[in-house]
Amino acid sequence: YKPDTGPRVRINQVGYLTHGPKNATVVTEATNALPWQLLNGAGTVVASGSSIPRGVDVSSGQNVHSIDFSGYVVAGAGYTLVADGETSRPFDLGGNLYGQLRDDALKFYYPQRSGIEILGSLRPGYARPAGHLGVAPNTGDTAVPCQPGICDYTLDVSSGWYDAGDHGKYVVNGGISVFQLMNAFERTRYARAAQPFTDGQLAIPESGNGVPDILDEARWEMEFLLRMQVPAGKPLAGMVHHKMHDNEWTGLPLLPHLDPKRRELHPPSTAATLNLAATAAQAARLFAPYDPAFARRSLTAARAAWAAALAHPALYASPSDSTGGGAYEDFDVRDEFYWAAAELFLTTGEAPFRDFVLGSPLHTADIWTEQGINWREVAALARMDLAMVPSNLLDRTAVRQSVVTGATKYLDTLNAHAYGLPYAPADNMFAWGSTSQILNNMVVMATAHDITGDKRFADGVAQGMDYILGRNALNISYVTGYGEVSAENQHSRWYAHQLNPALPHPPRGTLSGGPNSSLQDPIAQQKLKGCVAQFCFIDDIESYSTNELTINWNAPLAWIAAFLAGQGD
Ligand code: 9MR
Repeated sequence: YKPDTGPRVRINQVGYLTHGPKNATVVTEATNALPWQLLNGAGTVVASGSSIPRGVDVSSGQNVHSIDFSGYVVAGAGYTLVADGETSRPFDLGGNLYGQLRDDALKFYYPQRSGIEILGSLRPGYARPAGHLGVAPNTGDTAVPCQPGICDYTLDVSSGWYDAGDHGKYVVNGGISVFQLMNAFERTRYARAAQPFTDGQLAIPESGNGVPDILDEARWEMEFLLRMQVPAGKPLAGMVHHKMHDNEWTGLPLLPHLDPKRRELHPPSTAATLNLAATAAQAARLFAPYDPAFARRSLTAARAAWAAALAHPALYASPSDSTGGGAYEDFDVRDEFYWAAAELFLTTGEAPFRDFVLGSPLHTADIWTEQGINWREVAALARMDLAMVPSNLLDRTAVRQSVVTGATKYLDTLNAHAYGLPYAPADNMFAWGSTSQILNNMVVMATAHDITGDKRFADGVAQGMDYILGRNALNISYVTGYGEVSAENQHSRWYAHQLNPALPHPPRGTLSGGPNSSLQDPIAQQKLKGCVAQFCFIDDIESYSTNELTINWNAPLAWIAAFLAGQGD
């Protein structure tokens, strides 16, 4: 299998901010500098210069040069870059390249919803009946029993988003996703040059209700998370079920309303409980101006979850519990405790939460690792919120400085990387969902920019986006509908166009998980054997380990697009 990677001059296929950094990578045998030309839409050479030889790039195995044409600052469409006899795919220069992507990345969530009909009037081409409301053949999410022998009650756990291409709903993954959406909203209160999120922005059923759509969308997930809590009077009351999903894996394609399998609640876990504590505390302060009753309900649930987690600090989800759904196992919940305490402190200002934050080993640890933010590692989410959300935390200055230190690490990695990646994992092993790891490292740089106003951090974020949108070894944009060639066959049971042409591709603005060095599905194992990091990807619906779509990957995409939408001129 040899993918067609197109012209050897690699650029951001969407474009570059007019006054932002403009970098490209050329794959070439040449060892000496090469001349390059920038052509405008009319084919006229408007800038030229020499490439910088970078040697062999470990993330691709290629000999590459980089090109920096940041000095050219004239907006326009249809530019191309020429070097070594190759012409890049076309791209734009402009001040507003990311507003649409922000909206599309957020619009991804409505058709990902469970328990509600998706209206064609709001999403042309994506209409489908409500999933999992108990209409046959669904068994429904309105009265879900536990796995046999685990509890004596059923819960109404309808609503929420489907996790990914499957029909499962998992608290630890839902938690970080809804957190980052709410965080993108909260950021607009404290950050410089942040564009507001508005009511009516996302064309969802709640548009026009006076609440910013991004919060309405987040609430659909929060309602699910709240419903996963063990009721008062039951064993482990206040704890939160780790996940709910089918008792067996289903095949593709399968629309949500056609899923016939039994839905089951899985045992409560400390990690899930702390995810609810953190996000419900965060929701309490953000929803207070819009719906005080919901804010109070959220805070009550968060407090109950916190108390339950303290009483049961080591209930871990089983790594072998992966029939019909993902395991999402995690044996170190110190970071989840830190995160929940931080959010409860920021919302309530209460001393016990503050003291827990100050006493956590994670409060001062170097948490800025390559895979520093994901469903298993949440300390950085806490640290950044403690840095950004106003509070009287005594060491807040040091906390803010620590974010800048972390961001500087990612910026150094990026500057040393011939493809401008703020990501250099140990042994060159790209993770499952590597695009989201890269985007989350960019969130740290963006937050450092919010703290310092230092343009180098904003420029780093823009460069990271170049990789996501086409400046990479495969010459592909990992966001559906963005760039000349983009991933469009992400693993999904309902966007299964590749298997049934009557079904749609994923909507515009859907992020693919991207290269995964570990090749954890049969098609990747068959077609990508021996691949070097960046090449460990295939835009095939069956390759769930390199090409799935998920709620936790689109969240940092939306967050970053929102940040960059505020960075245009
Ligand atoms: O994103 C998850 C990744 O970090 C894990 O390595 C992988 C295997 O456990 O699972 C991924 O999550 C999947 C989940 O288990 C089920 N829904 C789809 C998720 C994305 O592929």
